[in-house]
Amino acid sequence: MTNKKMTPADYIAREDKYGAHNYHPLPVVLEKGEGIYVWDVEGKKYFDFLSAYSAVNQGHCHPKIINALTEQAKELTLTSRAFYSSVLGEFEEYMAKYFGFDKVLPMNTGAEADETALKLCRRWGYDKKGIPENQAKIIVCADNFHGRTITIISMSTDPDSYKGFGPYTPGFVTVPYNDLDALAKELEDPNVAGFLVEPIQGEAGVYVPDEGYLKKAYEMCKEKNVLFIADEVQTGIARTGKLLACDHEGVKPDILILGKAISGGVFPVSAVLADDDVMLVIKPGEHGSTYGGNPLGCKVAMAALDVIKDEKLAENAERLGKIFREEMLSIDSDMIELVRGKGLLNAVAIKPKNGKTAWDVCVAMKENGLIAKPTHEHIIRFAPPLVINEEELREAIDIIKKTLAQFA
Ligand code: IF1
Repeated sequence: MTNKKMTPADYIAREDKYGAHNYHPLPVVLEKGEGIYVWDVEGKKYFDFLSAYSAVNQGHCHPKIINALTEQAKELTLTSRAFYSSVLGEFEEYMAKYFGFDKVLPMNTGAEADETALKLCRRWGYDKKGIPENQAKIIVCADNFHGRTITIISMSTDPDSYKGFGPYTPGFVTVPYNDLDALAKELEDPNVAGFLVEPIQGEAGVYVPDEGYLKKAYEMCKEKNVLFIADEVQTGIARTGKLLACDHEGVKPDILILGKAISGGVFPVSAVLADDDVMLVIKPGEHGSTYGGNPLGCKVAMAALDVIKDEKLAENAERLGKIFREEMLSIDSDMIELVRGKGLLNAVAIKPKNGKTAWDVCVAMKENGLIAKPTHEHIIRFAPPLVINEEELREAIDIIKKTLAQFA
């Protein structure tokens, strides 16, 4: 079928017929993006309030990032790590200085970066902490989301993620999120090598821990010689109003995991950062990826990170996030159960009404020109590109208000 004559229903049917059924998308078929907007195949324009799960913090098709992509694509795209490249070292230096760590290990997706952090942590546990072979444990949090690999789902407490995919990778201990007492108890075990935590739990519904939780958890880890590992794949890169969500509490993780917005949604790039005493436990041949650190991704990521600083996106997220939450809290609708978030990573919990759920609200918002996605039946995540300005944000808020009024 030629795309020109196709209706949205045709596109949806084709994906349904030939694609695996591992997603349940909102019924909107997008074909163009620019800044904070996307357009569907019928030319209808929407505010994008998902930003590809916070990958598109810099806005769709940012010219500076696209330029970096096309310029590098004409020169050299992939060398593998069998050889040096003229770009990788530039990227590594840029990343190390940008985030303040000795070294970086580049990968492609968030899940791969998480896996990398787990391997680093275990190896450090054996080589540096002296944990007996194969005994290392890593503490993880209930309701975490770190990706989809077998090992990562082995850490999950969500049956949708893990059920039916066993047997599972051993070596993980789960504590409730935001519970320092439970963490303290597990930290007593001398075989614990690390504590892996999302500074704000995204998939769990933008669950923000108590103030001081991360700082105290970090201090407790230090005391027990345990690595504090922050998964900032979703919270990092200005999304929560600081470059990193850990910055809100002045915590520098021992291992930092980044993905998504590190490349502005243009090309998959992820990274793990650590100082030498941790990073150098992995030796040549022990870890890597064909595409990890490729010249194209490196150039894209440097441009994307330039944009974050040049356009002061952290400051913008901080300021506009406050306005967004204030406005949401001021809405007089019995469907709004609670509003929470930090910066421009926010969630509104929807109380179902007359059988209408968060899904129905999202479909109605789509009709009104704003797309967002429900999570866990009753929560809507609102995360626009960070290049949005106040006027645009207020226009989007009006759409949300108008939509909720339709359910009154
Ligand atoms: C999907 C949620 C977001 C992540 C954290 C690692 C990864 C993710 C903290 C893995 C990925 C995504 C993937 C996306 C849905 C999603 C998500 F709804 F599940 F929670 F962002 F909000 N660490 N998060 O949030 O990164 O391997 O995907 O690059 O479609 O599964 P990845």
